[in-house]
Amino acid sequence: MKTALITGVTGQDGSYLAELLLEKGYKVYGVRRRTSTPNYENVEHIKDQIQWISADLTDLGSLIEAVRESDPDEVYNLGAQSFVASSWPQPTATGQMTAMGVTNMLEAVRLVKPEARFYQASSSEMFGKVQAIPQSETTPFYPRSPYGVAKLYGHWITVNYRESFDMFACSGILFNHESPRRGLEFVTRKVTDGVAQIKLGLAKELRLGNLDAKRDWGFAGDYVKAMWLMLQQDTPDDYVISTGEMHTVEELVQVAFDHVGLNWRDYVVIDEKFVRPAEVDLLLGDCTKAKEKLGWELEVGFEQLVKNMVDADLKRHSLKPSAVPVY
Ligand code: NDP
Ligand code: GDR
Repeated sequence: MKTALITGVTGQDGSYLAELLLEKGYKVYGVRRRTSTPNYENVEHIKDQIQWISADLTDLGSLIEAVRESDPDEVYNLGAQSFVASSWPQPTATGQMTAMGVTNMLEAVRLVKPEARFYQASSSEMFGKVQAIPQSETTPFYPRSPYGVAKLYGHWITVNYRESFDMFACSGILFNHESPRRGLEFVTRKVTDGVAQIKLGLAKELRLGNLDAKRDWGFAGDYVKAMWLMLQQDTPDDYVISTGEMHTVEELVQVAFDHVGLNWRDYVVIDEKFVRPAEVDLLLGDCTKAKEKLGWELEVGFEQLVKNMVDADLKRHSLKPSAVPVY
């Protein structure tokens, strides 16, 4: 039986990855940081199958203990301050968790179990102001937010530990991936949740920022399979994971409203509050390397993904219509 240690296990990706590894027969250790109220929503169904370790990415000692206690074959570092918009008002905290947290995790592995395989959750946000279309592993980076800058540090420190200490460290450069477990402030979920509320008469409008931004959106359940595949190879490497399809935020809005038979123009209000100080105008990934070397394939396309998310939010609001805040 293999053992995995996952940081960020309570988040969207962590929950899908934990499910995948449990299905494969892994013993799964999950790092959770102390919170004043429990936040197990994404892992409620597998909570009892996860071995919980209390640690924080900003606290090296706790990570050393986490590696010691779990003795992992594989470490998946998914924990981060992951919301781009929050990285401007909280640049220092973002740097501590999303950048320095990676060094802390790598150090813990290097000191306690250097032969463990390590996955770093890198991001297409590192491409920022894109230098080529589409973006692949060889496209130069140009981050446009404190989050993107922090992720770039995390990416290079992972490469550096691989080259300096001969560690099996991989960096997955993942483009946007979504699901019904996506945080409510990210645009896909904000839209599908808003559409569900409007359809059920719980909200009257949906306030958004830049509708022209273009993203390459995939399904999180497909993307965690790529993380696992990266750590099963003979040699460590970095891979872009994407769909190779790009859509505007407006197209996302249209698909979501169409799905419930409403015209989005009757409900969407542009609010400058949601426009970012520096925008990433477009992201489009070229994942040829992952397809060829990992044999990775995606199963869920853009329209199906959006419809599934709307359906899940309709169901959730129908079950507990008054319990959810409007974002
Ligand atoms: P989420 O925001 O859903 O999850 C983030 C996780 O990190 C949560 O479990 C959170 O815990 C944990 N975390 C935050 N700060 C700390 C800390 N100081 N110590 C320990 N844990 C912490 O993100 P996703 O699941 O969407 O993404 C997973 C990773 O992949 C992130 O690193 C993200 O930046 C990266 N990524 C995501 C992409 C996407 O499209 N989803 C694309 C590319 C990269 P808590 O529940 O306590 O808040
Ligand atoms: P992103 O995701 O910044 O790409 O980062 P997000 O869904 O927040 O934004 C995508 C695009 O939509 C535009 N947008 C809005 N975004 C939000 N959140 N709210 C709005 O009201 C709104 N209106 C328009 C944004 O300006 C942006 O262009 C995600 C995160 O998961 C990161 O952690 C990850 O690294 C990258 O994807 C790849």
